[in-house]
Amino acid sequence: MVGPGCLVAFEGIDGAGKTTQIEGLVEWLRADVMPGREIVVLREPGGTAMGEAVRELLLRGDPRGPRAELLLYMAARSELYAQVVLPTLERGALVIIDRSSYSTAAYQGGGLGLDVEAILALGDEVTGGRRPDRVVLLRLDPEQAARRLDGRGTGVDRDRIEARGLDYFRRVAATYDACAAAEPDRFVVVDGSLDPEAVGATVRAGLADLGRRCDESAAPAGE
Ligand code: Z5A
Repeated sequence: MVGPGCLVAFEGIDGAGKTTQIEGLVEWLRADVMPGREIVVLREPGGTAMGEAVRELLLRGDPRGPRAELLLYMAARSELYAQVVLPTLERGALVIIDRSSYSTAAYQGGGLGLDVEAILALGDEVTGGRRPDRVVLLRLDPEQAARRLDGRGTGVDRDRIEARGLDYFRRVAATYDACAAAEPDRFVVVDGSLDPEAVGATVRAGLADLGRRCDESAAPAGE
């Protein structure tokens, strides 16, 4: 642990099931693992006025160059960490966040050809060096993800990134795998292709030490 509170990020390609699993995890944590502890759920980009504006700009706006995209995601992240994530962690809370700098590494790095290491270093700059204590990576084949999203009936307003095609998502997925292989202690890699209950059980097993870790992080130094 590198600071107070606990920070857990969910990662994966679109449709991997992050939203579904975050909801289930929070329910379980509140009921069984850490009743009474403050749990804050956030998403990137978003969580601040600027972050929501950037989200709208990026997901619904005109195509932009990879570097402009990268910097917009980082600007939104900088605001979110300064205004919300770091102060919330400082209170000893558990923050669960849908996406993080690993999304930028995967989408703008692997997907659009920018330097992954440079992206992660910039991510450290804008987050005060606070990487997630755990990253749950939901692995899903891009074809299966596309079928899920089609089934959701979002064809009319499917955002620009989702429209980039399977090859793009294969590069994104491969970059996620490389990030997980590079940091095996940080990543909890989960097969997202199973039914939601089975995925949830694997997520819970991978985060089994979360309650203890949060308690340790909240304990005053020297205890
Ligand atoms: N992006 C980026 O490029 N760079 C960055 O730095 C950051 C983000 C931070 C965010 O969009 C976009 O921004 C994203 C990356 C890019 N790309 N796009 N497009 P978003 O937040 O709006 O979208 P998302 O994060 O990809 O969420 P999503 O599409 O809603 O997917 P999800 O949250 O992972 O999945 P879900 O909503 O839980 O499930 C999707 C559907 O599958 C839904 O109908 C579920 O009922 C179903 N589902 C879920 N789990 C299962 C299982 N296990 N089996 C069967 N069906 C399931």
